[in-house]
Amino acid sequence: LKLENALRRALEQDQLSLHFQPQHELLSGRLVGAEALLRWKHPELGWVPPAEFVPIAESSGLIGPIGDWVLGQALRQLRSWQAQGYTELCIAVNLSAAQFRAANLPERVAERLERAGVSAASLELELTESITMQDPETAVLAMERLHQLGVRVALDDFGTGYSSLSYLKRFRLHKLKIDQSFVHDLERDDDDATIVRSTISLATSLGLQVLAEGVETQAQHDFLLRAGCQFAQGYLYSRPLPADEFSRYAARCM
Ligand code: G
Ligand code: G
Ligand code: MN
Ligand code: NA
Repeated sequence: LKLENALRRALEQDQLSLHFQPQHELLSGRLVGAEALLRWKHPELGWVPPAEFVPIAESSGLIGPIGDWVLGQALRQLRSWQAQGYTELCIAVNLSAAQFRAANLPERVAERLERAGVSAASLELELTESITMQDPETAVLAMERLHQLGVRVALDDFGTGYSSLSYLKRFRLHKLKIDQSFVHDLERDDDDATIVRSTISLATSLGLQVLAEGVETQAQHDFLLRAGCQFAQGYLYSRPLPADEFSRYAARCM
C-alpha cells in the first residue's frame, strides 16, 4: 500500500520517464525503431524496477492513467524524432494485461495517435504471450480492432508462455519477439539454438516479422543473421537510453 501511494504521487510529480532501446534490421544494420521502457525514480528509494511497480499499478488500477501517460509520451517523443528527420522510425510500447483487456483500448490508442499527430503505422503494441493466452478469444477480437486502426501488434517474450499454434494463426500479429532467455546461451546450448532457429522459421512461414531480444555479443548477432532473423535489440547495439541520448545515437546511425 505504501508503494501504491508512492506510485500515485509518482505520476503527479513527474517521477516517471521513458527510456528507449534501439531496434535494428540485422541485414542492413539500419536503425528501425525503439522500444519505450518505463522508468520510475523515487526521491528516496531511487530507481524502482518495472517488475516491481507494474504489478502494483495493475492491481491498484493505476495502470490506466500510467498506461495512457506512457502511450502519450512515447508518441510525442516519436513525433519529435520524425520532425528531426527520422521519418521512418517506429515506436514499440508495452501493454499490460489490464490495458489490453480494457474495452475502449482502440479508442484510447486512436485518441493518443491523433493528439500526437503520429500515424498508426508507426506504432507497435507489445503484448506478452501469457497475456494473450489468458483469454485468447478476447485477444483475437482486440487484435482485430487494433489491426483495423492500422496499429501493429508484436508478441513479446515469445517462447515463454505456451502459445497455441492455432491461435498464433488467428491472432492479427505483425511480429514475434524471441525472448532473451533463448538468446543468452545460443552459442553454448543446442536446445536454445534450435528453439531460436525454429521460431524464426515459424514466424517466416506465418508471414510474421521476427525480432531477437537481449543480443549482447557479436557471435549471437552473427548466428541470428545466418538464421534469417530480421530484427534485433540488445546491449550489443545499445542499452535503453533517455530520449536525448537516443537522438544522439540515431544521429550516429544515419
Ligand atoms: O525496463 P526493463 O528493462 O526492466 O523491463 C522490464 C519489463 O517491464 C519489460 O519486460 C516490460 O514487460 C515491463 N515494462 C517496461 N515498460 C513498460 C510499460 O510501459 N508498460 C508495461 N505494462 N510494462 C512495461
Ligand atoms: O519488454 P521486455 O520484457 O522484453 O523488456 C526488455 C527488458 O530487457 C528490459 O528490462 C531491458 O532493459 C532488458 N534488456 C534489453 N536488452 C538487454 C540485453 O541485451 N541483455 C539483458 N540482459 N537485458 C536486456
Ligand atoms: Mn517488450
Ligand atoms: Na521480452
